[in-house]
Parts: sequence; structure tokens; C-alpha cells
Amino acid sequence: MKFAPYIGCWRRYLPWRACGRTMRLSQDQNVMESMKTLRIRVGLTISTGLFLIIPLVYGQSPASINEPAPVPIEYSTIQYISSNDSSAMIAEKAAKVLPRPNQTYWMRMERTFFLHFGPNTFGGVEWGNGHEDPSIFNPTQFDADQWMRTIKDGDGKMVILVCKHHDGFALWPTRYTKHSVAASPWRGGKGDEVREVAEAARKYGIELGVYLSPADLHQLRTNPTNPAGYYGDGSTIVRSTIPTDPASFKTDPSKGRTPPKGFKSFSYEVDDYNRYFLNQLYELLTQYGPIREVWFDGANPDPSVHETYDYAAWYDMIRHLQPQAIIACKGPDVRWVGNEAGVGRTTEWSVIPVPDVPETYRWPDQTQQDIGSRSKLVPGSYLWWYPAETNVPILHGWFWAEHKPVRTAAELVDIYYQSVGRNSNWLLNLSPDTRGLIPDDQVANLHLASQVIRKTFANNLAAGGQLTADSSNPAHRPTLALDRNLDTWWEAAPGHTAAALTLKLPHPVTFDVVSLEEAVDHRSQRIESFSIDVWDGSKWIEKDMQTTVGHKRLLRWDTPVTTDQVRIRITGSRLEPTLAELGLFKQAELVQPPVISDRDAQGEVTLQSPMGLPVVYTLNGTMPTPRSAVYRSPLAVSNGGTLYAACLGPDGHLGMAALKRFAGLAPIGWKVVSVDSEDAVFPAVNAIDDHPETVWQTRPGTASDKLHQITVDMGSVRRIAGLVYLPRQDRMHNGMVDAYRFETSVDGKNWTTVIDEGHFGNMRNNPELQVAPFAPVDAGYFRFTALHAFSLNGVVSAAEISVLPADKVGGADTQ
Ligand code: FUL
Repeated sequence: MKFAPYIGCWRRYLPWRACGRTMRLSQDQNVMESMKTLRIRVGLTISTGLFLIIPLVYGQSPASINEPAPVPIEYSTIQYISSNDSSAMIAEKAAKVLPRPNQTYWMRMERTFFLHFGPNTFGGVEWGNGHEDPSIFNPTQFDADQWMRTIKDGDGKMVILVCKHHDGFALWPTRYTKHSVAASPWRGGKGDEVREVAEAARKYGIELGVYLSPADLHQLRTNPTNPAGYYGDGSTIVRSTIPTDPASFKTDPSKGRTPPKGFKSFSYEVDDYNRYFLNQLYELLTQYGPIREVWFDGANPDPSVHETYDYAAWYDMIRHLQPQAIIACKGPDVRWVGNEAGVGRTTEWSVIPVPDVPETYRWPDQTQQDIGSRSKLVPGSYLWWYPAETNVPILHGWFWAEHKPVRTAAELVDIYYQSVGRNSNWLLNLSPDTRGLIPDDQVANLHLASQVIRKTFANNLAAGGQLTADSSNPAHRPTLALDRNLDTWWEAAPGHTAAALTLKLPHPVTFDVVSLEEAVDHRSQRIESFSIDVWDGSKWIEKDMQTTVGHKRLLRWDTPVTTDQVRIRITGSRLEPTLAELGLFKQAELVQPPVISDRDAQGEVTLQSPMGLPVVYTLNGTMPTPRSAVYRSPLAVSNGGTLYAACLGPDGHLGMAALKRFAGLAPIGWKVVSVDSEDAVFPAVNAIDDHPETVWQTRPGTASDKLHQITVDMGSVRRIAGLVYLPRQDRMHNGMVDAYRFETSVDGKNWTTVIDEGHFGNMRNNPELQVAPFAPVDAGYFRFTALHAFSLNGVVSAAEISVLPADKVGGADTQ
């Protein structure tokens, strides 16, 4: 990295607010500070408790506002669109927004890891309620070294540790609540998970990040197990010293405790919860070495109690204590990609228009498909470098639980292309189990996926080729896109927003992956459309056509091509396009996974091997080995379960596994006895047709205050022990149920309530299959009542509703 460390430049920053008027005025008149080098920084500091920002040029004074127009638009970490800007000026401003140095460092990490482990792991839930007894946290073989070894093997450059999830349990011995590891039996109450992870991370050269949930159900004012909770307690805002003396936290918050060596105290005007949060944050930022990312989650399981988060104070303290840290999600440096399925946008801009100055903007989750294209760059917007982070769990859920299957290596490789390959960082969550170890299946799948990625990108087939362009800036020749240096680049000649680069290779190569990288750290993100052509010996054939590139864009083709000439045609760009690096790669040869069919009307599935190879499988939720059962004829999975299958390669090695999860009992002979509402397009029968892609949905607008209900006759009496609810899988949220009642009956007349009020956690962000076990009962009928759903118009929906058999018949696991 050529950038000077962020902290080193601190003295040179000026607060934006200090010259806020001038700044706004000069932007409106298109008079930005001139800048000849890239040594531009955003300073974030606080005076009078406000969050302040300014782009600053070293050694140069701002241009006078009296300077005659037109004044060139200079590079900056922020731009403002005025109402009198022409569309060309808007495009140019967008093309001159640069990342801040901490973002450059972060983007180049590409692969990072999350670790979710805590009371939820022991309770088998995605969201706890804050009432948990700390004694449930008791890992017997906790091993942070094993966690970091696994991450290192997965080529992870950073780990973000969940230090406190929504349940409020602190995984380090904080001074500010008893609800922490200190009250648990783990390591006799002397344990500190953050310390053990920080030390192991250092040993393996992995950066450390922290997740501290703003939502805190333990501190919730309404939590009966903690009547003095701070969250939403309506306390007055008082001047508080951070770190606060714990003994006078409530009585005299102006009294501080001595800061650790090398750190100072802060003073903010905050209420009880914000003081509590700042103190916890202070501990995390001062006790465990350098912190690279601070992750503020937007999710809140109980928004009924209101608390105002003082983001300005939080950000300010982070900027002072760990200036190199990225503030992600509910923060100004990195944005959530918008889903938890591991899928980035195919058009992914890192320059994002925001309607307010970043110091006051509240960073909503930006889930829309298009958040940065030209049509979004409207007057009144501030343009800010705000790259995407794709966070996704390796399990189908963030916390470990017995029934959650692991994403296969093939799925992980796909996610790599859909995240890193789409101008975003990949944040992959690993889930240690109740032993405190990352289970073997997660380790194995990650290992295999990393091997595939490593092998694929080990050899750039474009190296040694001759790259020419029909237009080049003499200072940025095409060869600079093949020098393996992201800080040098090819750039089209001044005034050109389209260009073609031709790569001539000394001999034909076979490839199925194209990698493009723009010089984003020096020239922002510019390319709006491009095509890749290959030479077939007599003419060019267009192989692919895409939109954005950004930090990295990977194109992955189903069929490899063999050629000695490749052309990159940049057909649209906000300003002169750039390419920092170009690569051609051949995907590592691995035996592809077999194809698992859907369950048929008899509850059977078939496995198909792509190359006629033998297939092995398991039905008990474990990864197959070469010694697992060999597939010969259709498999009965009418009892539900998780099916893993993999082909045996000619060398006896196992190929990549396929995974399919069958939700509960197959609905053989089932009937909907009654339903209070069904939309003609989404009939109730869709909830019991064993087709996850079809949906039952009630009619919109019908009695939103009424509880919607579906009753099913299973045709015969079974012993069952759990409910299975699959939310709609069509990427819509409407009608997803997050609170429900479940009743069973033997005869359809006398009913037993087996779950009076059940909750599904994190449904909106992560609409995965939900499994709710209960004590075994005999039942011929069941009734599902939605007590609450995500819905604008009172509708309730389901892709599938089923039950778990209490017995395990036919080898299928019952989760
Ligand atoms: C979500 C949370 O609610 C999940 O539990 C998880 O922590 C994920 C990273 O963010 O919004």
C-alpha cells in the first residue's frame, strides 16, 4: 500500500463543519479544492460532539470562490450534485469520487469471515430474547486456534467476531453488565472469548473486526429478567465520560475510569443506553489490539421499545481510537449488499448518491436493485464511496444448530463469483457448535472451495500476452494492466469514454474466467458497459456483455473457449475508462456435484451423475465419504431430511458435494381441510405441494386484524415432533410469518395446542427453512395460525408447511 496510514495524517484534517458554509457554497459553484496528487483524505473528527467530514488536499489551499468558471472538477472523497450541473458534469463528478484509505485497504482484502457463537448456539435459535441464563454458555472444547486455522485455510484476511448479539450477552468480561462470559461456567467464569480470538488471529496474521449489536434485548426496558435495563429507559441525556467509572455509571457518569495506556477519555452527552454502548465499544477498541472493522447491525428483534442510537458519538470514538477501522452496515464506510444469500448485484456501483451529508445520513439498508446508476445521480445528492459487503452464513442460518445444513463447496465457489466477482467483499460466516469448535463439515467444505479458488487463479493465462488499445493516455499504457500492480493502470486517451483493448497471446489458451479490475483507488469507478469478444480464427465472436466492473469483476462461463486473441470493448464509461489488471483463467478441474431431483409424488428422489461416475450419498446430515452408501435406485425421503451426494472420481477421490434439504414429511395424500383466505393465484394447496417455488398467499386487504389459518388433513395418524415452515423463496417478503400458533388433532375435532406462540428469528433478512421441534404427539391433522407476518396489506404466505416425524424411518434424518 502506498497510502500513508490514516492516523498519521490526522493532524492535517480540518473539520468540514468548521467551514461547512464555505464547503457547501463552493460545491454549489463547482469550486472544489484543486488537487494534483492522490494524497486526499477524509478527516473525521468531532467538535461539539458532531460528526464532521472534509476532503483535504495536502499542501494546497482551497481555490477562491471568485475564480472564474468553469473550474475543473477535482478528485475528492465526496462530491455534491447541484441543480445546475449538466449530465456530463454529474457523470464526471461521479467518476471522480475516490475511496478513503481505510476502504482501499479493506477492498483489497476481498475475503473476510464472520463468527457467530454465543447463547443462541446453545439455545438452538437464530435470535435469543435476552432472558437467557448465562449458565447455558458452556463450550467444552473451545479452541480459537482451530477457528483461525480454518479461516486461514479459507484465505480469510480478517475475522469479524460477534462480541455481543441481539440477546445482549457479552462474550468478553465487560465491566458494565453481569450478563457476560464472567457469569458463565466457561473457564470457571474467567474466560474472554474476544481475547482468545484476538490472540489466535494475530498468530495467523488475520485482522480483527468486532460486531457489537446495537439492539440489546437483555438491556430492553421491558425485560423482566433485567428490570433496570437501559435500552429505551427514557433516561436523560447527560455529559458522560467514556470510559465511565462503572461504580458511578448511573449516579455520576461524568466520573471516568483511568483509560488504558496509550488511549484517552472522551466526553459525550448521552443517555444510559448510549453510555453503556460506548463503554462496551471502548473496551473492545482498547483492549484487543488493532481493529479493522466495526459492524453495526441494523436488525432489531423488538422495535416496540424505542431507543435513539447516538451514531455520531459512536463513530467519533471509533475514528479516534481505531482510525483505520471500517464502520460497516449502519456506518459510513461499507454497505450491506442487501441480502444474506451471498448474491451481489450484476450492476454494482461503489459510488453511491446519498440525500444528506454523510455526517447526518442514517444509512438505511439499501436493498433496491439499482442504487448507483446514472438515473440515481440526481441534484441534491452527495456522492460517496460506499462499497458493498456480501455477508452470508456457511450454514442456512447464522448460529449453529444440529439441523442446519452446510453450504457445499460448489455453492461456496458460486458465492465467491457472486460477491468478490461482483465488486464486493465476501464476508462468510462460520458457526462453531456447542463444543466451541467449527464442525468438520464446515471445515471440509470451506477447504475444498478455497482449493478450487486458489487453483483457478494461480495462473493468469493473459500473462505474456501483448495488450494494445485503440486509445490510450500516454502516461497509462495498456501494458500497465498486465503488471500485477493495482496502483498502475491503462487509461483511455483524454475525452474517450469508449475504447477497445486487444490481447494477443503467443499461443492459444483455454479459459472460462475473465477478471477485470478498474483503477478505483486512483480513478474511481467508471465503466458502465463492456463486452468481451474472442477471435475464432477469422472473426470476432461476442462472448459476454456486462455493465459494471469496479474493484473486481469476474465473468465465469459454462463452456471454456480456446483462442489466441481476446478483445475487451468498453462501450460506456462515465469518464475515460481504466483497467488496473486483466486476467484470463481456467477453472480448476473438479468432479462436479451430482444433480438431486425434487421429491416425487411417492416421496422419492433420484441422483444423476454428470459423467456417469458412481455417486455416494448420506441421509443423516453428514458429509459423504468414499465409503458412504453408493446410489443405485431412487431414495425414499418421504420422512424428510438432508441429502448430501457426491461423485467418486476415477482416482477414488470425492468430487464436490450436492445438498438438498427435504422439508419434513412428504405431503402424500394430504388435503387442505380449511383455510380462511387464499388468493386465486396463490391457492392454499401450494403450501402442501412439496414444491418450494409455489406459494400460498391470503387475499390482500382482507381483515389485517384477523389471524389467518390453514388446517391440513394428513390422511393417517402419525407420531410427529416438530413443525416445518418454509417461507416464500421468490425474494419477496410479503406475508412471511414470524410469529405463529401450531395445533394438532387426531380426529380433526379435538385440538391440542403444541406451540402456543412460536417465533422465527431473522426471517426478513434470511428467509430460510424454519424448524420448530415439540414433544412428540400423535396427529392426523394440523393447524397453523399466523400470529404475525411481514405484510403491508394483511397477507400471510408460505411456500411449504409440514411436520417432522418423531421416528426415523427409511434412514432419513428428522433434523
Ligand atoms: C442480521 C442479524 O439479525 C443476524 O442474526 C446476523 O447477526 C446477521 C449478520 O445480521 O441482521
